[in-house]
Amino acid sequence: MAASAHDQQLPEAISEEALARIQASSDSASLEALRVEYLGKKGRLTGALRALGSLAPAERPAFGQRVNRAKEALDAALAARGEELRLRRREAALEASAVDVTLPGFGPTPGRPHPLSRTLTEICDVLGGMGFTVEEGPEVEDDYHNFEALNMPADHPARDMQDTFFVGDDRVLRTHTSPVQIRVMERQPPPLRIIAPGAVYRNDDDATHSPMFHQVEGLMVDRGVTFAHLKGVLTTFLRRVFEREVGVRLRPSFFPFTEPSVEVDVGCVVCGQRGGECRVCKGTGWLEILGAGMVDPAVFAHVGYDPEEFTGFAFGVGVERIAMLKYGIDDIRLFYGGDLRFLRQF
Ligand code: FA5
Repeated sequence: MAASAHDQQLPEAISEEALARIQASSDSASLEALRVEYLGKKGRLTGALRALGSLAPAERPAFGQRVNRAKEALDAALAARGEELRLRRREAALEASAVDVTLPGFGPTPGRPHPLSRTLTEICDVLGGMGFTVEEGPEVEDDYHNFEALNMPADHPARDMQDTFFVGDDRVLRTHTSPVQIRVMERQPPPLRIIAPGAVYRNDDDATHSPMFHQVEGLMVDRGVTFAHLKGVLTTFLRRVFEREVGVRLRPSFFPFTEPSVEVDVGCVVCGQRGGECRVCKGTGWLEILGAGMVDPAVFAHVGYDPEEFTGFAFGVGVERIAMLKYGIDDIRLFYGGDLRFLRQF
């Protein structure tokens, strides 16, 4: 005997239960699980359709239509709920990445000169105000201008004082700015009063020595220039650069291109001249910042100046050393580390 449609679970009951569960589902994975449970190959509505064969032939069309209506209702509900969940996900993502337009913005950070550029500019400004004009020379120099014309012939022991980087036969990275003195005197007759700022190179590296550093060369040649002029220019220059009274000490020294020669020390402002463990002055209370002297007649001979008629003084200032003292920096390497926490303080 054929089964009656009443023996089957009613499609309306199955779909009512399914619709409630679809409406309650909260994510796409559970929605998909419901689709499989009701409409999959082994799903409950699919099962109801399969049972059609066991019904009396007269009942089949009506029952089939009811199952199909229930199926369509479920399909529609799954699609609608899927779309709802998709929109909800999108809203949540938009909310998570929302920009608060009321927050203050980031203003552009203005750049500023490096402390060494600033010091170099200040040195040139002070000396410019004292009548010195700026000249430049090459950083890759020949042996003649870096040594020979400065009264340091080959094998002269003074060449040892500057640990030189050689870049080829007869080519060096200039070890000081003094070769610019020669280049200027070669092309210009006296009198002259020039400065030559720029980078110089030596195989040297510790808290007060850098392999690349900067000097400002000064040269004044005229009739009647004396050591007193040198001392006056240097004292005025240092007072103006440091913008205060600083301890200045001239020590007798030796440079092959000046005679007499001095080294000039400034009282260490990092330790207040107490010395002790100070890394900058190495406990001496003083820091050497420049070399100077009266131009040696042998140098004038190389450029064709008459040493009987003209005299002159020259000096070479270490720019990093001035910056260290001015700003209380105890390690020269900080200037070249590129650390923004250091640089932003200036
Ligand atoms: C000279 O270079 C001479 N040309 C200076 C000079 C010019 C003397 C004109 C007479 C007439 P010196 O090697 O001492 O001298 O160097 C001059 C200054 O450069 C020093 O006083 C110091 O302040 C600085 N200096 C020297 N070596 C270094 C280094 N490795 N790093 C940073 N600063 C340095």
